[in-house]
Amino acid sequence: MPVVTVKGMRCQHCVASVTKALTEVDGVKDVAVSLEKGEVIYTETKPVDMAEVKAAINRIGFEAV
Ligand SMILES: [Cu+2]
Repeated sequence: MPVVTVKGMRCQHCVASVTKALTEVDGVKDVAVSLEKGEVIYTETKPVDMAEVKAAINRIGFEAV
């Protein structure tokens, strides 16, 4: 499963925001955010460009590495 490192998440509210933003990307599902690791893991229902996933994270104010 794809893993993205995300900087700037500090609380459960951030986790919820990132989860929501990624769930809205077409083809992304089962988004799991680890606050401790600063990581997001997801599965795909079809091939998804990771750049699109990272852009969705950056758009809401976090930094996808
Ligand atoms: Cu927060």
